[in-house]
Amino acid sequence: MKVLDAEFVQGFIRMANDGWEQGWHERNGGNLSYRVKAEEVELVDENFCPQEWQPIGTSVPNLAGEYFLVTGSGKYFRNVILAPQDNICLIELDEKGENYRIVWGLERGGRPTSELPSHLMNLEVKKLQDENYRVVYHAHTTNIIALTFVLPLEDAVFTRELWEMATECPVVFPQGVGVVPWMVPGGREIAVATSELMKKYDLAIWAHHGMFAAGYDFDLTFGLMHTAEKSAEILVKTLSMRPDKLQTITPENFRDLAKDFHVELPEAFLFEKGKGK
Ligand code: 2HA
Ligand code: ZN
Repeated sequence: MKVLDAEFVQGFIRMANDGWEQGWHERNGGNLSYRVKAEEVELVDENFCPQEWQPIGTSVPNLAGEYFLVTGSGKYFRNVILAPQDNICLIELDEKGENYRIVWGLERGGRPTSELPSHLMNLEVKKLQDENYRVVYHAHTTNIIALTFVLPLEDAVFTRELWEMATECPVVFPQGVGVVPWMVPGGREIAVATSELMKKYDLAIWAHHGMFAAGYDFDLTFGLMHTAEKSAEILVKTLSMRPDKLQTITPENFRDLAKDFHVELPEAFLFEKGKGK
């Protein structure tokens, strides 16, 4: 089968375009990766045309030999749907998980996303937790970014605020959300910091930059990003009206919700706050 006819490739393209339509991918902002299933590789491998091996810039031994569909470095999300073969690529990792080679895509040249180390290290952490994790998504979500200028850069603060602004949030991300302080993007250092947080969470905020989300499939991962960003938008709107909240969801409310929705909400996020916060 042609690569572009495969369902996982179509799902990837749709998700990239959904992100563009949300306004999260100005210019070449953001990147997306998918850990391809062995049976999906078999469906399309007749089209593969392997290029030279290149260093990943980090080591992901637990992903050795696997294939990934990723966006291209410097490529624009808005162009993915128009010319996927020029803007995304399939890569294969070597038997040590230290090098990659392009086997399909980026037909007019290019390399995989500049955030490849972060994507692969996150995918490795998640795979070790649960084989079903396959998608990692980085987006420049406007309202989350805005909040990183006015809230303390602490997991507990962001988790609690996002949970409070939309009742579905604690159900969608009951483990909470982690925060990485501002760091230079694209390298191993920010990849290590993010993948440390991914051991605990499915969502990590990069201060003054954006967010990383991990999930089983395109729907869940896009949905997670969308839910957190929408909650951030509600907080931005609320803070724009007045600096405090007249009422909100209380720690007791969260405990009741957790019971009925069968989720565990860490008590560390259910601390007592000052009035109006
Ligand atoms: O340009 O978003 O973090 C791609 C990015 C880098
Ligand atoms: Zn970015």
